[in-house]
Amino acid sequence: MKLTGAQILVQMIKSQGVDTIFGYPGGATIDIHDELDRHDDLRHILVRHEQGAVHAADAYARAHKTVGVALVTSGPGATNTVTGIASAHSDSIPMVVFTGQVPTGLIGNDAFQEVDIVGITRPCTKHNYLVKDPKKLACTIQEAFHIAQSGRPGPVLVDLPKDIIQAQIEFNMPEPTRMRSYKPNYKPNKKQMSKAVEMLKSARRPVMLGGGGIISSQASEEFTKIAKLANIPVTGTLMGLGSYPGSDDNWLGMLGMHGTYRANMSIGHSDLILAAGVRFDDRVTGNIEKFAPQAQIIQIDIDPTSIHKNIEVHCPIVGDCKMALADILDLMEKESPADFQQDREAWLDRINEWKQTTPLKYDQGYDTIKPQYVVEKLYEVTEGKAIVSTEVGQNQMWAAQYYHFDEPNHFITSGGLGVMGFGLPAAIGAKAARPDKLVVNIAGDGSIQMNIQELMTAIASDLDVKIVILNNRFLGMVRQWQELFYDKAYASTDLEKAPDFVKLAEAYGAKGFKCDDPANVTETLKTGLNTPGTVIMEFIVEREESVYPMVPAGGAITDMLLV
Ligand SMILES: Cc1ncc(C[n+]2csc(CCOP(=O)(O)OP(=O)(O)O)c2C)c(N)n1
Repeated sequence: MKLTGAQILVQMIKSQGVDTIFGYPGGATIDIHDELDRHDDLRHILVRHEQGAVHAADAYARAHKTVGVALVTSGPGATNTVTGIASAHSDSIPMVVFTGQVPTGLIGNDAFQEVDIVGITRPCTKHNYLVKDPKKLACTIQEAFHIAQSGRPGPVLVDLPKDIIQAQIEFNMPEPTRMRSYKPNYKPNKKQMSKAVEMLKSARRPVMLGGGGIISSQASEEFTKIAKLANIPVTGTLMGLGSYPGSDDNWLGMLGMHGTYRANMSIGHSDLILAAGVRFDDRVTGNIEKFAPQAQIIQIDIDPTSIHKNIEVHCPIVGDCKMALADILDLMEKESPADFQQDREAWLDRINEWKQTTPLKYDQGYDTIKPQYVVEKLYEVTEGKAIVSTEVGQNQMWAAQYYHFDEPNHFITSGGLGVMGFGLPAAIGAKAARPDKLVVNIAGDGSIQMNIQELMTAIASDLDVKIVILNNRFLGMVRQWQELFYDKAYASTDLEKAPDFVKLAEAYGAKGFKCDDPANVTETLKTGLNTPGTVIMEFIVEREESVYPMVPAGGAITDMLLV
């Protein structure tokens, strides 16, 4: 059967079980969009900026537990995806990005809208391809999906010259991908697992630490069962929120720079850390020399290069988190739970004391709204069931601290790269993946303006998202650092001059509500969330509120600035 390159591309995407792609057309991809228009079973969501397409694809992958797909044109279309690709790379999100390219004969000629996107994205993709032979198109696409979702997931880019897309060639569905040079190891070493179980048995002050790897390998159940069986308190990284139920008594809250006091103190005083799917990023460890000085560390990760990278590990386990945790659980279940809980009461009492003396706190008076209060009320009104995307800055940290995620795949944030402008397109991608769910974007007034055009995508595509803007008229997180470390010199962070967000919502065809009275926060949230369609709820919050606790950069995580 002879097909065009565009037809092959669409067939191959569909064969991967993908039902939605996010894109923006141009001269180099017009044939692909023309073909897509004929396929009702592959939905194309037309974004308003290519950065929106990649963030939406990223969130779609997280909420749908599959691969996200974005399609953009050559040149500026391709370069506009770089931030989103780098973000997905930092967060290990499976994504395939198709970029149009000038015809093969023009590559290297500085042709109109030609960029070397393969060169540009080499350091921020898991792998990338320039397809030069139409005969290799189908298997390249298959390989791209295979690489994106296997091993440690990540973004893969496939650059498609226009003549390849227009070529007519014989098409046969390729055999399943087998690559000699790429074989991720999923099966963990049995000896290491027995060693881990022995370490768990002799620990007196253990803590479990869950990261994004638990969520991507869908290992929350096994992770939670181990914690329950051995009665071990659990903390998580920003990417790991939802890997363990946030409303459980043994949940310590997030670890790190803006972690809870009890999480940081528990890690600081632990004698054993069972870490799964985390890469010990500097926001989590603080000063590496002073990180968990008394602890033996078991680290499970699919990527061997993540182990021993930043900290010394005493029991490395290379493999899939789900498989490793399931095996550890099996071994533990063969023994008595009491063997794993010696002196546990004393340890839990100590942690409880940290919780009592130094909880997360803020003071909601009668005059101005505290941003934490809005997030806390949002948690209550939504009963903790919403999928929440965030922007970056204080809003992101308050969402992490005050919205308690009970399930994985419900907190969608740009963790590693920290991209302002991520949250709104991410909410749209999550809603496309989970139309049954309420999806809320918690935003700062600065970040929301970075991809505000995606309001139109939400409305045009009937992907209702609810946006909660914590409007402090500042680039709040930077202002906080200026307050603490630059003598309150608020250079370039004042956002007093701002759009009228209610009118802006209305201009796009959304609904807008504004609230500046603490007494009306709950009502505004209820009204906004119950209003059909896409809605902006703008809360005028305390201008100079800061995120606490805080570990100053370079400090030990137990050395926290408290409120
Ligand atoms: C694209 C991008 N540019 C700059 C930054 C640096 N940055 C981190 S937080 C922040 C302030 C965010 O302000 P806002 O969105 O209003 O949120 P707030 O901190 O006030 O909640 C800035 C500028 C970033 N993370 N991403």
